[in-house]
Amino acid sequence: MIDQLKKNMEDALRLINRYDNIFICSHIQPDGDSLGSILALAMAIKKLKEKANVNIIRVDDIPSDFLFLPGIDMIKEQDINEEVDLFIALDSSDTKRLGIGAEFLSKAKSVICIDHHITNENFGDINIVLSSSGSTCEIVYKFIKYMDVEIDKDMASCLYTGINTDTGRFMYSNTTYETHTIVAELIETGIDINSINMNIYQNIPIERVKLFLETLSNLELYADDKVGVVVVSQEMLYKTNASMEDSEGIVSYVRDINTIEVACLLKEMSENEIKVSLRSKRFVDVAKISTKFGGGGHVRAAGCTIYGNLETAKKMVLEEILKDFR
Ligand SMILES: [Mn+2]
Repeated sequence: MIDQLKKNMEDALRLINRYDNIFICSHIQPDGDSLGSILALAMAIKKLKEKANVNIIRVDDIPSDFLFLPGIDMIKEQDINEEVDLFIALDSSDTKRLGIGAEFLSKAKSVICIDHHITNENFGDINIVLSSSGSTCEIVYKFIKYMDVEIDKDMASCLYTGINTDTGRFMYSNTTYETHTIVAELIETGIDINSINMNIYQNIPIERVKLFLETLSNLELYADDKVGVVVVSQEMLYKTNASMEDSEGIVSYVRDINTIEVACLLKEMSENEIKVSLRSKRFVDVAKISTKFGGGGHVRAAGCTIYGNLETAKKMVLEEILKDFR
C-alpha cells in the first residue's frame, strides 16, 4: 500500500477510535456502491467498537433493487439535534451530493471522506481518495482490513454488491486484477452471489416494464432514424402505476438502438416543467444543446429543464437537435 494512503487510513482509524458519535453518509440517488459502502463500514465500526453510537443518515429514497442488502434498516432519517462527533462521507465527490447529510457534516468535529471519484474535492479533514479504484467498496474493503476487523458474510454481501454494480458487472475498464482478488476473498466468506445478482438484475418491477413498453411504443424517429425521442407523461405514470424514477434507463435504451445518434427523453414533472435527458453516440455534442436551455452535462450525456408544456418543450429541443443533421 502506498505510504500516503496508509497514513490517511491510520489517521482515519485514530478518529474512529477517538469518537463515539459517528455519522456515516453517502450521496443522494443512492446506488449499489454508495449503499454497500456505508453499510459495510458501519458494520465494521460496530464490530470494532461495540459501544460506539454508529448512525447512517438516510438522504434519499432507496431503490427497491437494494432493499435486500443486509443491515439496510440501519439507514434512517437522523435527528440533526444529535451530537455529531465524526462524520464519514462515502462515494461522494462534493458536499452537495450529500443532500441533508451536509448539515450533519457542518456540525461534526471531524470529517473523513472516502471516495473513488477523480473529481473529489477532498472536503474531509482526512481524505482516503483513490481514483484508480473502480468502486468505493474496494477502498472500504482495504480500510476494514486495515482496521483489522474480520469481514463477515453481511459485510461481504454489501461490498460485493457495490463492486459488482460500479464495475458494470466486472465489465468496465475500471475492473482490475485487484478487483477480482478482492471479490474472490468476499466470495470465500460464503456469500450467495446468485441470490445477490438475482436481486440486483432480475428483479425489475412490473410497473417499470409497463412504463418502458408504453414509452417505447410511442418512440418518435427523425433524421433517417438517427434521432429518437421518447416522452414520459404524468398520464403514462398513472396508467402504468409507475413512478418517474422508473423511467431510469429508457434514454440509454433508445441510444443503444443501432441507427440512433441522439436519444432524447422528455419527462413531464408537472404540467409546466419538463426535464430533458439527452444522449449521443458519436458526433453530436448534447452538452451544447442542453446549455442552450440553461442545462449542462457532458458531450455524450446531458440534461436541462424546460418550463412549458410537453409539446412546446419537445418542439424546442427537437429543433436544436435537428440542426446537427442538416
Ligand atoms: Mn461509486
